[in-house]
Amino acid sequence: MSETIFTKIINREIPADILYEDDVCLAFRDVNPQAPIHFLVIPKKAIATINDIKEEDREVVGHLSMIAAKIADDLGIADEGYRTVMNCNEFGGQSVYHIHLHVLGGKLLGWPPY
Ligand code: D5M
Repeated sequence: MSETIFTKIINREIPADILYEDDVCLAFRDVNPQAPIHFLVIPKKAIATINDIKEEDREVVGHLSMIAAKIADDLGIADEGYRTVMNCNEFGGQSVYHIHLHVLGGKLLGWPPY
């Protein structure tokens, strides 16, 4: 798999507004926010799409949601609510092929998302 911009962020080769980091994941604010609060939680392991998640990635992928909730709480949006989204491939609107959980909040979000 070719390296994406997110690997460069993990390796601190390009800057990002980092909110959280541990051995498994990194979270940073989206450069093109679609809500007052919009951040991404990514695994340090480069997995291209949801379709590429393997059994061995179960804990890593679960960890992303747990950390998303923790950061949402830290940012004060847990009780009012927020949305997590993981886009997949062209029709899902994926543009960076390193899985990432979008976390959007800070306003009442519309549904459906089109
Ligand atoms: O979402 C990819 C998201 O990644 C999109 O919302 C913009 C964001 N992005 C792209 N480059 C950067 C950098 N350098 N910092 C922060 N955020 C970034 P997708 O679901 O793949 O369309």
